[in-house]
Amino acid sequence: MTKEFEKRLNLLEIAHRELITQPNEVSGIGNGVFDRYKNPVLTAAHTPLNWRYDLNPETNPYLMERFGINAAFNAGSIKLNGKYLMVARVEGVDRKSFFAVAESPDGIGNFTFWDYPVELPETEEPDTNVYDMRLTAHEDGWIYGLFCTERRDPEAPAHDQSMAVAACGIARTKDLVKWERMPDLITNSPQQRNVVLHPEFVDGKYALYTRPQDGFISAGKGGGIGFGLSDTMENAKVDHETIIDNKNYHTVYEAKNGQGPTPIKTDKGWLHLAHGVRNTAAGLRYVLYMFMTDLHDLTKVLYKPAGYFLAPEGDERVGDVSNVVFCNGWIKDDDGAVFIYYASSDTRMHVATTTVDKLLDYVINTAADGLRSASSVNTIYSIIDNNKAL
Ligand code: M1P
Repeated sequence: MTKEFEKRLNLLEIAHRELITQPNEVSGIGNGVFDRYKNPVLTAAHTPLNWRYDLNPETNPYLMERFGINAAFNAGSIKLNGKYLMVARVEGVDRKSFFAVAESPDGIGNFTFWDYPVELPETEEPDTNVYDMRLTAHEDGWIYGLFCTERRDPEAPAHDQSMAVAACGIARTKDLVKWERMPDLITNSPQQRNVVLHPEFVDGKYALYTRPQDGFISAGKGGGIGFGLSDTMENAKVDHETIIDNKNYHTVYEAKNGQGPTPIKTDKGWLHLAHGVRNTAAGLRYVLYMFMTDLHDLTKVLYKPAGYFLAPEGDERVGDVSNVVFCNGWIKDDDGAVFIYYASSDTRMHVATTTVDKLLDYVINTAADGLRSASSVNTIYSIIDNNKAL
């Protein structure tokens, strides 16, 4: 081993250790609904050095990266054995994504990747790319991971190398180490992304939130958050999708939307976090919004505050796909604390913390979207008038 090799390895190890052990703290005074944190909780640089470098001085004398990692984002999450776990979408410089588990003792920092990425079994039709896993601890005893599996569109002409078909892949596990793969979800929609499994049976069936879409990028005539039932998850099939939360003109979910993580059950209803997309002169803008559905009728939206819950801010606004926040994982603790794991600009992961009580207050007491400028002014007038009466 040369002196240069030794020195470089030492520097790499120190930088990696410092990154993983750096403390995280609340940033700013916030909006009262949730707190943001100073540092991202997971980045490409968090991936272990021994994934990226051949550490043998004989075969890698310059200690150069042999497998570059581009990003770690769009993570599903779950609490298991007292640890806060994220199943991140890790993307190599080759653009392929794979899943890898990172764990933290407190949910806000020190996220450390497990030794190996997830070895995900395939179906007979190999996946070209897999991403955006939603984890659901179902009452049947399994932890399901529903994710997007993407393959080249078989109808694509040779000159078009970007046409793709997105489908919902399904795998299940008890420990996030050993995974069993099931056939992809069948629906009547030509494409599916952002499919999420509800944690409880509904009429003895598995309940799924879907996002029917006509094209790979554009929701087209499809779109909206759908809801449907399947007899089984071993050959999951949803025959009928009811749109429970649609796209809407001049809102933050005008172009498309999608269910985020598995909804959280409260005594007042199911809390949902979702992403909404609108078009701008600078391209698509992705924000997070919330709504609540009825405890007994999952297709009935009871409350839906106007506009976004969380939008990209500061450094979050810039990345591989700028002006995007996306969330497919949150964790509710027994004491009511909620950890929201969101990605910014398809590049890195952040955490925001809040409580079930705060989220209920936000969802129930924030005015709904009146869909017109005059209604927004009316809402402000009523807040001012109430304050004047104090
Ligand atoms: O680039 C932003 C997001 O775009 C897609 O989300 P949707 O299907 O709602 O458009 C996904 O590819 C997602 O991974 C990505 O973060």
